[in-house]
Amino acid sequence: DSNPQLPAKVSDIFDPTRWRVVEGFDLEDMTYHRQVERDADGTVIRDLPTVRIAFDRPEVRNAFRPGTVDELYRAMDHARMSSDVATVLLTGNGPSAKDGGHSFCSGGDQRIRGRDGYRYAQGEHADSIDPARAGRLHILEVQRLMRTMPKVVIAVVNGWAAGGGHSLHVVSDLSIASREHGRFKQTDATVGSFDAGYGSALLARQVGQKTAREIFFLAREYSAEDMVDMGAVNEAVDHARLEDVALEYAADIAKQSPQAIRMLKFAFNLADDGLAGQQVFAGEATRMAYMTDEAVEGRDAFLEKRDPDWSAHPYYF
Ligand code: S0N
Repeated sequence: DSNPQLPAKVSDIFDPTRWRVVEGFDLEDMTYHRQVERDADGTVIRDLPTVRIAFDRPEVRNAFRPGTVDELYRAMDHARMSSDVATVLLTGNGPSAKDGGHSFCSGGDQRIRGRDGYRYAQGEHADSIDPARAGRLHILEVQRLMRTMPKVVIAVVNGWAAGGGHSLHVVSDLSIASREHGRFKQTDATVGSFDAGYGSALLARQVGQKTAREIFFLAREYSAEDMVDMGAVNEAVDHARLEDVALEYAADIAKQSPQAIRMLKFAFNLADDGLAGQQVFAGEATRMAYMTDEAVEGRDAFLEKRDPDWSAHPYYF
């Protein structure tokens, strides 16, 4: 770990030899790493197609405040636009130096929740906040980005997934969880909030209506293995192996056709996401159609100011 080429160790199961810091981000509440291959000296040989985005507020169980959500969105969107990234691991750093607690994310930071729905940033208060930012529940924008980005998002649940943190695991494409420390609790109703979108309705698709209502209405604690049994988590694994297993998942994903993966992701989303889901799927279909000779003929005919000649492109029966 003393090799200056290696990034700082940000969690108990983070292996610095596998990662580099993604440059150009001035992050306070999150960390953002790219998977790499290194030589024996620790010099990066090449980037690999996985990134790791992690909450970095373990002293509050990785709760998010407005700046956290801004940073999460920026890192996630960068991953979306990186054409050589196939998979995003979303996880939490830690454990807490204060009490050793492990956390994935405990949702909205309740200490800065305003009566009017504001999420005050440091130094802000009701009179000073920009009214244009009032009531921005922008964790939902992150959820939509995770849902619509053409990459696989894996929730690597290393500790508590509670409240809005629970919803982030629900909206991820896959979830794997620490057998020892992965714990799940939907506390929204306990603190007077309610994720009435993906966090609840999508959960009901995953575990069934009765079980999803139980999770929200009773706010009980569940283990990683409980969640596997319910169908909300893909696998419970030994804590020490959690990120290794996540990278094994990512390596398998990287062996598949990128186009097939994104079409499948959008197809899985389509029925539940209504017209918005159809639009995402159809946009990708249109992009593929643009690659055909038939679409090129339509474009060329317009540019050449002639009628298109579809004779080489039959109607199928
Ligand atoms: C996670 C829990 C169960 C862990 O319990 P444990 O291990 O006993 O730890 P604690 O001693 O409770 O916590 C350790 C320290 O961390 C602080 N802390 C924990 N969670 C939070 C938090 N969310 N906000 C602020 N601080 C937190 C504790 O206070 C403690 O600090 P110290 O040591 O100083 O006392 C347990 O911690 C727990 O239940 N946490 C709260 C979980 C919760 O209720 N989260 C909020 C739920 N609601 C949301 O997330 C809103 C969702 C949301 O954002 C949203 C959704 C839809 C539409 C809009 C929105 C939106 O509002 O944006």
